[in-house]
Amino acid sequence: MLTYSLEVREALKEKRPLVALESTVIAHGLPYPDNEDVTHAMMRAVRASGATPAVIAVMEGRIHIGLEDAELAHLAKATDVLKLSVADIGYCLAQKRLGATTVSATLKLAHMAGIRIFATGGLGGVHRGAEETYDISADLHALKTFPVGVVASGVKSILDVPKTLEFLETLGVPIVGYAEDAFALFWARGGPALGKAVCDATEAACVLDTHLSLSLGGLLFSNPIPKQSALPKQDIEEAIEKALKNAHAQGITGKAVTPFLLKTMASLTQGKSLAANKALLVHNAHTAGEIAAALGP
Ligand code: PSU
Ligand code: MN
Repeated sequence: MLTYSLEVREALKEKRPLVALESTVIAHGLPYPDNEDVTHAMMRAVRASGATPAVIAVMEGRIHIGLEDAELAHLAKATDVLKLSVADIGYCLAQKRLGATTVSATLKLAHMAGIRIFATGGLGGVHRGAEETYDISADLHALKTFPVGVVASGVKSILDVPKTLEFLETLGVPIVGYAEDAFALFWARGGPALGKAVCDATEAACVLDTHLSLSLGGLLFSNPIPKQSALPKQDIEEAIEKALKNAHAQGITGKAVTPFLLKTMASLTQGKSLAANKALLVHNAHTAGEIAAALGP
């Protein structure tokens, strides 16, 4: 079921380390053409740090580990793309539909392909108001299930961050601060202290390798957005409240919630949240590349 891109095939042959990249952020998280541009920038960042990028997606009944440029261009423009969590991969393959993988599905497929590290923007998590809606991302259980390290700027701050941290603690998923012992708040910096942090990629690779050897599932590296690209917490919080109100008023539920909130945030912040999102995605790809290079194939 696996189709490898040319670049990934060569990396496998030469035993060079791979970094998985998800595709929901391309199809549902960012507008065109920013989605295609930032994915190319992420792939360049992975290569610059000594690893090979593998964007994961489902196309025509096959699991793609790495996309050719034309396939990426197609995915970035397509409008009929399924948003795949682990629950949807089988359906998408059998129906030969075009599917973009969320963090949960990417974790599963990266593991199938033997990839141990993966970069994204922000993990999904416990939504605000989850005590009513039960809306908790499948990303959290998947991170417990599949032995892969994820480099992300924490969880998207449209979520309930304290509840998400509690949920990950209950599952037993470690969160390790990368170069800072404070949980990353997606567009902003300076969340709660984590009590676990690493200084650099070598330390991160050692922690990841050790954790994976214990068969305890995956691990989250919390990589804060670079200072020069971060947005002030307060400004962001006001926009989030507004975006959540809009979502509620328009009856947005289920898989549509996160894409709706990201889009609304981009317009409420006059594009500032989008610029920050792109910056953190490229930074996370670069960090994951360095960890992959230190980890080896
Ligand atoms: N990171 C981003 N933008 C995104 C996502 C991550 O910067 O759009 C995606 C990931 O695919 C993640 C998904 O798995 O959002 C979470 O969706 P949900 O809340 O419906 O589980
Ligand atoms: Mn959800």
